Amino acid sequence: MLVTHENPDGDALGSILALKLALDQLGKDSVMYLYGDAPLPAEYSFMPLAELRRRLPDDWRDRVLIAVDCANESRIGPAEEPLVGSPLVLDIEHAFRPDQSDRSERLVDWRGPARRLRGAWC
Ligand SMILES: [Mn+2]
Repeated sequence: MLVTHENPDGDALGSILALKLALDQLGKDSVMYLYGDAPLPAEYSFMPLAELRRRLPDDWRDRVLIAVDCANESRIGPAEEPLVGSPLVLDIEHAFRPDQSDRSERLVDWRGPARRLRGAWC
């Protein structure tokens, strides 16, 4: 399950769509999910996002959660259930934040409620 930050901007929508298209090309089953009901910015209406779900898919507990363009967990939205219940959470974030030491390296955090692999490109 691919997620991005609420009130998405262009890099959020572009990131989730690019990952979806890449996974489709690899023959992988994936779904895009965005928390909330806020409309998408009109300037990105050219993006083929008809498959973007605004409600969690029934089988989300069986899916790896991949977050893109979410500098921290709260940006996914207040519904933390997927973060806790997903079997694996991957966070792919492009923004460098000097206050977060894990932003420039790749590590696996086994301490969280779900196993997490954090990857960052700075
Ligand atoms: Mn963004």
